[in-house]
Amino acid sequence: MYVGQSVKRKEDLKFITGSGRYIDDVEYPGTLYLYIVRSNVAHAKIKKIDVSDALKTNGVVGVITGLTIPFENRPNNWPMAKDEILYVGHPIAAILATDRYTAADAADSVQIDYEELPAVIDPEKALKDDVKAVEGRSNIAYKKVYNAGDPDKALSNSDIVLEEKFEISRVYPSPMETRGLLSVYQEGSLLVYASTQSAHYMRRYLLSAFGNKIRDIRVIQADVGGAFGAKLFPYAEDFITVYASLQYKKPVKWVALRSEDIRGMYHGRGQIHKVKFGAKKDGTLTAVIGDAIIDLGAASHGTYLVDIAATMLAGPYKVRDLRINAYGVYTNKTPLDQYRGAGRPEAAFVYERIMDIISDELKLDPIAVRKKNLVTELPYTNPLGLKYDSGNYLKLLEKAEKVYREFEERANELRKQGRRVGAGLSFYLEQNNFGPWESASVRIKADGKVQVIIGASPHGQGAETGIAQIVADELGISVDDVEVIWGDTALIGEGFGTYGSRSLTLAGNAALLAARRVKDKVLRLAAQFMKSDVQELQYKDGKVINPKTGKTMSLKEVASRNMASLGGIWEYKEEPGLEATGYFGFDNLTYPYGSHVVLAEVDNSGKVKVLDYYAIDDIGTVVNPMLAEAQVIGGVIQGFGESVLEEIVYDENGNLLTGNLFDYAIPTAVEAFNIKWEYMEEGKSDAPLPAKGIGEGATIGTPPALIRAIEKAIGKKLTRLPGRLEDLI
Ligand code: MCN
Ligand code: MO
Repeated sequence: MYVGQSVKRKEDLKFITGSGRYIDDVEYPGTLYLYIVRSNVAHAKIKKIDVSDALKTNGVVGVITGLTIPFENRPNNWPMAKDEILYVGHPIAAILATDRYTAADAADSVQIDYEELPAVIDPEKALKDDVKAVEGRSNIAYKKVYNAGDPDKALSNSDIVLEEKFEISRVYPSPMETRGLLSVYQEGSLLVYASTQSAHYMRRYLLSAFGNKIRDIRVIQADVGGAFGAKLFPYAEDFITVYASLQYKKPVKWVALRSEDIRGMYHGRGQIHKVKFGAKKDGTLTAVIGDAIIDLGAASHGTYLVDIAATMLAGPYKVRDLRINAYGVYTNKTPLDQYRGAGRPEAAFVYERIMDIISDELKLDPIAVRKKNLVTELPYTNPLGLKYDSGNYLKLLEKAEKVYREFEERANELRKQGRRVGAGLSFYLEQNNFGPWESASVRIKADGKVQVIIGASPHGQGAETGIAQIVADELGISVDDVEVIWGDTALIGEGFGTYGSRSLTLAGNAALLAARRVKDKVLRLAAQFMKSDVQELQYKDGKVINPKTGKTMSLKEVASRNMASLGGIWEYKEEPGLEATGYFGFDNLTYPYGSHVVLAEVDNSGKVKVLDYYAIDDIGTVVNPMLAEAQVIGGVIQGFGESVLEEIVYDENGNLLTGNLFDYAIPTAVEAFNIKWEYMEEGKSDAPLPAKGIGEGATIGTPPALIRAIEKAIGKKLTRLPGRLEDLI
């Protein structure tokens, strides 16, 4: 059995030997390079754009301005600012040239005559709706009230009532590879190479804009150097690049510079939660009433993230009286969308801060307060209707508690030496396997090797190895004989992609179903080849066996016999070919859960050092513990960044102050630390292979645990992410 084993990653050789193929490695003769001229003011009326000098530049082929495409959730000035600039970085013109340097140089000669408008940057000010972020529109792009029970009554019946404002700043998802696209014009159709999380989805949205101009668009996902949620949804530059290649009938390439990526890639998080909450003397959380404000930036497609945060705000706890007023407000900033965790980290920061603040206020042990409130009977329907599926929360918390007690003791010892050290624990609930379904085809080739083509599109996680393990087990063959392929809309009918920690569970189960179907075909064909009755045959360890006669045929033999000989006839009574497609989707999301425990030290300059780290998760069946652990390690380090280093900062006029990786600090190997990870397998999903996702969990569990450890180290309450240096001195 491969499932449960730490099989080495199948996909790494090409990357570590430098033969990966990212967008910028894909070359087509005659390619034009696109450079985007962007706004450097936050809000303005465009009076005139003069591109005549740019057009005179040697090597410049054309300049595009004023391209607008009506598109869901985007304001009128999309993908290009035509009359109104909405944020610093908003595309205004696109220069096409025979090389990228010429295109970039010509950008300086584009003259933009504009009249500045007042900008609204602070989401709480935006909520007042005095200064408009988009002319003629209310800033309140979205409002929804989530109500359960009688929170006012529950609050008035509480022993204590507290009030806090929790802030989760904006972050830049910071993949190693910036975004990029190569659109190759082929009379009547397009071939698009993209750094994306979903080739199929990109095909669908590009066709919705250009389908009347073109027969078809084939999208191929190039190797992707990280995405973290930010390469899923449509971007202005995708449309501009494709438009340019259609207009000029040429291959057109656009690859973002890092400074463009920080302005152009959708930022993540950006939520403010102003909450009132109550508790009984014993630590029971009685009610939560609050406003959840999401800072959408200059488009409204990020609203679903405040819905996720609001509906998850009770977390793994039993509180049943809640009211959350969710707001989505426009601001003159880069549009916001999902970043690894997408709404669940924001919720976890709020409910875990609430647990710690209640325990401090009542002088109770923070673990005891969590135990008092924890959901213990599963399945459980939370007050806002989410169905928590399976697991044993208390058991996992008790395992984490042991580590926490030890860290607490170590912190006490070190504090005696005058060091600022603290221990923190978080318990979190994850929600994943966002649907609706995923597809996979399994093909057995003539040489007996197996190809699995999945609709999901991994980009670093390692799903290809995990899914190969599942199929190898089902077919009883070596994992080396299974190849997993994805990311080409011409290879598989339909699919969705990689997001919401879904690939292993949904595509893996689709592959499992497909493999079972193929096995059935193998048996039926083998019955013909072996002149047996199919009922007599069994499939075991990659072989078809007839227990009566003792005859066997390996998968490889069946596959090659199926190919007969060239020019021969097909004398059998079964349809030839060994291929099947499977589809899998859940009727409910899955809810993994976990706990993180941190021992951290803060030096006198405010610098945070993690001395020890422990994480535990329950995601049902773990297919490959090494891959799952790698996801946890990466997520913890990102969570560390979000907690103490990373923050997108704008000044009051909307100038981006963190516009490069010098000013926007991401964690590096220097800040990394050892992380011990364990898992439990009690919270199974109801899929044939009862797994749940692990791709995002650690970004949810880390910030509340780390912020708690820091808070204990410095003896000061912390309510914002990141903890800024000036707060930690
Ligand atoms: N796995 C497993 N057993 C399980 C579940 C998963 O062994 N029960 C393994 C899988 O084989 C896979 C990995 O864990 O190698 C993650 O699988 P899964 O939880 O299904 O998540 P996805 O593959 O769908 O990945 C998406 C998730 C998301 S939503 C973001 S955002 C994110 C993340 O993955 N972006 C990443 N991790 C990332 N890792 C890298 N390197 N780059 C990104 O952009
Ligand atoms: Mo994601």
